[in-house]
Amino acid sequence: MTALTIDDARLKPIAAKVLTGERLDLDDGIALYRTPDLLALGWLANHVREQRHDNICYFNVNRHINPTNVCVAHCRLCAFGRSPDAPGAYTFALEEIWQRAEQGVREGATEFHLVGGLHPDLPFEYFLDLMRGLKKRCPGVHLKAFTMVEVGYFARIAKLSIRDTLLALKDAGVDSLPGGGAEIFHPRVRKVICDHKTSGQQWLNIARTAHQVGLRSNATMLYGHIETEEERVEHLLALRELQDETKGFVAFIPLAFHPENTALSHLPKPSGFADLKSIAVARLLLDNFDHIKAYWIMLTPRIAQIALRFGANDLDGTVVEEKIYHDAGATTEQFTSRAELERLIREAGRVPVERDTLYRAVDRSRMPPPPARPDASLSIIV
Ligand code: V47
Repeated sequence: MTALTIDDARLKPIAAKVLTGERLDLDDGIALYRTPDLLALGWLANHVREQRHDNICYFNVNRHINPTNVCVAHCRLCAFGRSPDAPGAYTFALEEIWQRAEQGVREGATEFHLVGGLHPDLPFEYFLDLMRGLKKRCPGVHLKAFTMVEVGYFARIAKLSIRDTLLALKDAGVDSLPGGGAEIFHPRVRKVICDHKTSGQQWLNIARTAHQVGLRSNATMLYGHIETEEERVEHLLALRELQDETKGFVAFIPLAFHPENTALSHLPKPSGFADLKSIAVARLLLDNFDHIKAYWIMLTPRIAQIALRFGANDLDGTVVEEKIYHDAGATTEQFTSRAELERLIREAGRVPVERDTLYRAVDRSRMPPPPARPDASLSIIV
């Protein structure tokens, strides 16, 4: 590793803390977001990343499935959700989702990532049946399903407590929860970007309850819209505090806001500079999170690859079908192959390791061969 050169003198005391393993505070976080000294920030984040993970960079073979885009929340930040009668609104029949999932198994998926809109008419039982059917048909695949926001909504429509809702989901087959819906916890920001959604405090309470009933989860932060640096740091510190308490978070994923086709389309897209800073600051502030993901779908493969030297230790997955970012103007592909992820990782000087959702190494040579394809024209080879 090259030596650390600091151009911004305000970073010197923070660097001293990082190098001695002292915890950073709110003011440190704000200074890190404000510094133009991206290389010093990246050096520090990379230092911490290499202490934890050496040269390893993880990726996974997964498939995203969005059962419905019909949503009652109408968040200004979102281009995915639709009213039931709006053009482009869809809801998959359960059989259709199961078929997509079986296709995912043939492609070697070890994880399904399932999230969707808050549908006004689908009962909780639809989602429980969905999970039971997936577990029955694809027993070896980890079901990472439903954000804290969806869990809060299910509890409301099913008239259950959050705990009982989570227990019912777990019993039906949910293995862990993704990190979406967190946005920025501060009420000032939520009022503008996602007015009718679960509050920040509720999101944290649902995550806490999930961890207490044995469901681990991820966490995210949506940056690059109307939030201040202070609000970002408060968000990260709230996650860090909950992680101290439960140790239930697996990974953190900073999500860059994509404004196209949203009610906030007048806002500019976050820059590559902001993207790399978000990865690096997360690595430094979230000292109790093992994994920081560079989600290539959202960052582009180019920036995600660079992020592997700015604090990230995971590129996320093959994905296959992505709607939330592509409805909001993402220009990335929706699918990448295992070979391409490995190539990007190796080129960044890292050693690719395929992982499952809980970051255990996947040894393909010990796995049963994927089932035969009934229709070869549908298949994607990873
Ligand atoms: O919850 C919605 C965000 C999230 C937009 O847990 C938007 O492993 C940008 O949570 N521009 C979904 N972001 C994605 C997500 C995720 C992705 C990858 C991995 C994991 C994981 C989780 O995307 C939403 C919301 O926070 N979002 N609309 C938009 N216009």
